[in-house]
Order: sequence, then C-alpha cells, then structure tokens
Amino acid sequence: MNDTDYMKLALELAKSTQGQTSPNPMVGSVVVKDGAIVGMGAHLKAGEGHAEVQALTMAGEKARDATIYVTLEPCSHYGKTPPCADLIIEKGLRRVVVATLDSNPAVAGRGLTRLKEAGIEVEFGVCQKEANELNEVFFHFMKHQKPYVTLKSATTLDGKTATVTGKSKWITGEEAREDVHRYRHIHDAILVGIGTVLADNPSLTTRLARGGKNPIRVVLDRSLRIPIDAKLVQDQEASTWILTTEEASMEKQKDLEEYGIDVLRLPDDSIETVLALLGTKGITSLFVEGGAEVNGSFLKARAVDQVITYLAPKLFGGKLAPTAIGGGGFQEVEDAIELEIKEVTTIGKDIKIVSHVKGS
Ligand code: AOF
Ligand code: ZN
Repeated sequence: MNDTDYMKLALELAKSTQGQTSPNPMVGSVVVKDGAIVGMGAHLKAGEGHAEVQALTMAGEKARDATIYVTLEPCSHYGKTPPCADLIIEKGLRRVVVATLDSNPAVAGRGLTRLKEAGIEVEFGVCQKEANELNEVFFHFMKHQKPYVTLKSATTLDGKTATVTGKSKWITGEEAREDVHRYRHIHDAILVGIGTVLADNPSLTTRLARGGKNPIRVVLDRSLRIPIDAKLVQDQEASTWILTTEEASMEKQKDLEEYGIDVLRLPDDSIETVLALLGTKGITSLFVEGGAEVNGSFLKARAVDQVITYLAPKLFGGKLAPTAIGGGGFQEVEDAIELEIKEVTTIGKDIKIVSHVKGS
C-alpha cells in the first residue's frame, strides 16, 4: 500500500457517510505505522468528533511517529469541536498526508501551516481531484453561502413528463424511482412548487428499504394556496417550510402553523431570494423536483448546478403533453445552459444522465 492506496481507503470511509454529515463535509482518515493500519475513521455527524479524532482514538499510543492520511486539511479552529491540527501535534505524528484544502474561511490553509510549524512533514494533494469531487456541495456552500442545486427530471424518450391527458404514473421504473429516494436522503432540502402539490399531493419523503433521512420539504407558494389536507401539511413526517409572499393571508398562515408548518414570508419569490434565504438557514444542498414552472424559474435564474435526468424508453407524443422544464425558456441558442455530462448509466430499463452546469 502506498500513499495513494491509503488515501483511497480514507476517501471510501468518507464516501460511506454521504447524507449524514451536513452541514459538515464528508471526511475520512487512516493512521499507518510501520506499514500497518493502526486506526481509521470518518466524521459521522456534525457536532461529533472529526475523522482524525476517530482514527487517532483507535490508534491510541501507536499514533506516535505514525503517518495520518486525511481527505481534508485538518482543521485549525474551534467549531463545535477542537482543532484536529492540535491533536495531531499532541499525539506526536511524524507525517500528515492531506488530499485537499478546507475552504472554510476559519481554516483555509491554517491547518497545514500549523502542522508545518510544529515540524511535522506535510504531503499535500494526494487524490486531490477525488477529494474535491466528494465534497462539491460543501465547497460550493462555503464559497456562495447558497445551496448546491440539483434539478431532477424523469421523462419519456421524447421528453414528456405526462401524457396529453396529464397521466404520469409511472414514467420511469422502480429502480430509477428508488434512485430518486437515495438523492432525497443525501439532500438537506427538497423543493417543489405549489402546482405540483395541487396536482400530485406528494409526500416528498425518503422511502428506501433500509430507511433514510427525510429532507426538509420546501414549497414555493406565493399566495398560500396549499390545502390544509395536503399530505405535506398533515403527515408530520418531516419539517415543511412554505415560502410565501406578503400577498398571502395571515389567517391561512396561522392555520398552517397549527400543524407545525413553517411559513416564511419573502419580499419576493424570485429564485435568488429563495436560495439566499435557504443559505442563511444552513441548507447546503437542494433537490428540485419541479414541476415544470418551478424548474423553468430555476433555469431562467441560472441557479442550477447539477442536472439528473432519467429517461424512460417510452414515447408519449402530443404537442400539448408537458415537458420537464417550462416557464419562458431562453430566446437565443447562445443563452442555453451548457452542461457537461458526467455519467450515463442504465438503471433498470431506464437511462440516467448526470450532468453538471458548466462553470458552476
Ligand atoms: C476536519 N476533519 O472530519 C471534518 C472537518 O463545528 P466543527 O468543530 O465540527 O467544525 C466544522 C468544520 O470543520 C467544517 O465546516 C469544516 O471546515 C471542518 N470539518 N475538519 O479536520 C473532519 N469534518
Ligand atoms: Zn477537525
């Protein structure tokens, strides 16, 4: 095993915590002494020990003169937990191998500096690309203070989300629908427009065989049209935030609040305002499940970072059958949102395409 092998192991440990560390990054760590692994660990949950703390606790006295591999620069600040750089110094490690920098302004290179100043050998950049990809959401949030936005759609091969008569159950198969639930699990929040609530009465929870975390459910509803008997209001399955405007009735707001729903009034319901609000509330990742109008607003606002498209081998046809992204659209070809395809896979009988918006 060389440096890259150990770092890959640390990356695997980190990856396995996807969906449970927010707003913190996923971080893994391995401690190696005389060619043997003496400790390993991952950061499991915000507020709990960092990856280095877990791995060093396992290593105990063996940490002295050992090498520690960490997928993210060890922290140098007091957050909910004390600085990992200090712990590494105190435990007497000889060498620290780090994949990438922590862009948290409270750290941002200071962790590495502190280790070097203590005379510890620091190796930087092993598996850096993989480490950056792993925590894309965290880095995005640190940079913009706004959630990383993933827009999901499921359509027929001719791009339809329903037939001309509005029938949409089901377009994609079971496997693809289960994949959507995995995305719900790893997101802080899921967002739909009031049109979708009125049309589908969705529950927007995570339903996976082995359980999973429900994202906070966010509904854009500028005049509080949501029915009190909607599942989102009644089921008490997850936190639900309804983003509305001053035009909404106070009385309706009170009715909703009695069910534990958070009604948040915004000066306007532009996507920019919505994302800024979600950012201040610590939402690092947002899964947008439409419908077409809301998807269109996100597109127009150029507020999408990742697009997940499921394509079912079916054709609905029909000029008036809806497509995934509505709204006004762009006038010019040059205005198009340019995507870079990252992954094309088959999932059950369907095709899944993961693409990233260029430059986001
Ligand atoms: C590490 N190792 O495993 C993680 C780090 O509130 P705290 O104390 O948990 O600090 C959270 C910040 O610490 C987080 O924003 C990020 O900068 C860093 N996360 N650092 O050395 C870890 N999870
Ligand atoms: Zn730390």
